Amino acid sequence: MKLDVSSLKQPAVMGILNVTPDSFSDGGRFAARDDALRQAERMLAEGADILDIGGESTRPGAADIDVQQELDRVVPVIEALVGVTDKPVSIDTSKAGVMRAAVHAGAGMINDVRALREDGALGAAAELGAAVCLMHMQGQPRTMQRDPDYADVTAEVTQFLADRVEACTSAGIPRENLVVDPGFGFGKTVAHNVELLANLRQLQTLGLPILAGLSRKSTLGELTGRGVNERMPASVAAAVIAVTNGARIVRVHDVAETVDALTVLAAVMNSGS
Ligand code: 7PM
Repeated sequence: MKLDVSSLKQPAVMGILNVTPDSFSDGGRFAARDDALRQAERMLAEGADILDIGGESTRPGAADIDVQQELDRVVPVIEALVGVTDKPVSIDTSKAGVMRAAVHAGAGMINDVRALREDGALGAAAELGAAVCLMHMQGQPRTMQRDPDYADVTAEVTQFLADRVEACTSAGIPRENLVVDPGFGFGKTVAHNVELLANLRQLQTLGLPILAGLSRKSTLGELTGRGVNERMPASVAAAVIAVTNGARIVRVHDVAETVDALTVLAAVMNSGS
């Protein structure tokens, strides 16, 4: 189902579903698909509002994979998921061909860490009519953490997103379909990420829902001294801070824990005087 961006009242939890060969231990496409479906069912039971399916790794240093490989990974998972849930499924990709196949298979949102800057992506998104998450990144995944550099990180991220929103509306994508994301960890130092989280409200000048993804990221590791599998509490804290500072969607690995934390936050926000 399509993500109806304007209907986002309470903060939405987006569960991260990686369908990459390193996300399961033994070989085979079917093992990857079944593993992803089990994870998806669990996240839905835990209260996820959106599932984000990624078949191409965007991690720093990751190699590019080709379109066919990416399609083989994600399309069977999307097809199976839309058969078992009405919750929107998002496709994490930068490739026009993958966007097309994923939306035809039932995905209702395109989550692009390159903000539709690859060849054909803007046109594909406009033609498909799905919701789109535009994310900021400085540089390219392979090299972006070498020397992140900003005079004013919040202002530069906001300006970049404003320019991409303009490119989208000029290409025929309605504003109502757009979500913006500062891209925590994508060409940013720990200090840049902390500053962006503190100033997240400044992105509200764009007038669009804000998505924040901090789950298990290395900034949280640096702040706490924790390894990647020990970052759940820091991730939940980051999600609560992001929502407090204006995020409408949080992209997370730990759905149940995040839902509980946001339930407590909502009770407090709806009380007081
Ligand atoms: C290694 C490093 C593996 C980083 C995976 C990642 C975001 C995203 C990712 C985000 C949006 C991760 C990242 N992060 N899409 N895709 N926003 N919209 O932690 O922050 O999942 S990949």
